[in-house]
Amino acid sequence: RNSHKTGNRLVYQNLITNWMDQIVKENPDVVTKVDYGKTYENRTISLLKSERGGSSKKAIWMDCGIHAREWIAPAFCQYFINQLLQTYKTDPKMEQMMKNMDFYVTPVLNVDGYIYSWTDNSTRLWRKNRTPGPEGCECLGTDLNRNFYANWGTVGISFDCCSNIYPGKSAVSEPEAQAVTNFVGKRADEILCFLTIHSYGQLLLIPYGHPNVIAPNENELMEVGLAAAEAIKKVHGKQYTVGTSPDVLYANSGSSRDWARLQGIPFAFTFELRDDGTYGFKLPEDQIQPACEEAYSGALHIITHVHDK
Ligand code: ING
Ligand code: ZN
Repeated sequence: RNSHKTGNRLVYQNLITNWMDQIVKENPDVVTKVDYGKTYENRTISLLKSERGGSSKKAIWMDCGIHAREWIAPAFCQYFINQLLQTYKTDPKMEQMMKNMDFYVTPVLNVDGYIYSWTDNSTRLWRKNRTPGPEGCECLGTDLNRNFYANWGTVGISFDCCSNIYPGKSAVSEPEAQAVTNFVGKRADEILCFLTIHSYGQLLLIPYGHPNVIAPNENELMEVGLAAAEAIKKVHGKQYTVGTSPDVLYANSGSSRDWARLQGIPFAFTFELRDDGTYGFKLPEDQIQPACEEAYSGALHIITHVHDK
């Protein structure tokens, strides 16, 4: 709760890292913490892995906090993990899904940017990571969701290094994008579902961001996405729009979701959580809980479909 006040740059290390360690401590035979990368400022990128099957062949990926200012996203990853760990003991369906699938959940991917956005009001709306720009540019930061190896540098970007949609010096130039690329790339056969969590807009986006590329399973992705949006609506009545980025808003390139789909991961979705723009990135505290509840319902719908298929 206090975590949503600005002015505490220790927030990530003190709250989220400690929280991850606590979860591992409380669930020692279910959850492990995996360090899988370093940020530009040399912070550790970690995920929580739940593993209960042994001979598990399927896995679910979720990352939150690829964009610094989208604070509801890391909160959602924490909520998601708490829900999994609370429900499987009593809910036979969840018990079965957690036996058959591993979950990899990264609560904060862009750790440097996230901490920077907590500095004060002047940095609250920071989006990118914190790497220096190219020679001669005084601005910092790359948009990590434009840096992946998926039609990199083509649409929905700007090569002005001061832009919020600067895609970086080259594809996968950024350590945070490299970490995901390496970890997921190695496990692309087992990971069937890639969920990347943003805010805001109340959208469920499917591949691809490039207007000229169509996912071979676009129809199924649309169907699953629309059903997930219905599940979301049932919780608190909020409307989510489903579609590709160019259909719903604007084209983009170099997103992690598109990269995941190009790797052969069949179910790749971007969640844009609350709200619709009234408060935008500065979602009021009293909406954190309901935003997580409804998004959980949507995510669970997708995950269940992936599991049962
Ligand atoms: N939106 C994502 C972004 O990277 C996106 C995803 C792309 C949405 C294109 C719509 C269109 O821009 C946010 N909020 O970061
Ligand atoms: Zn975002």
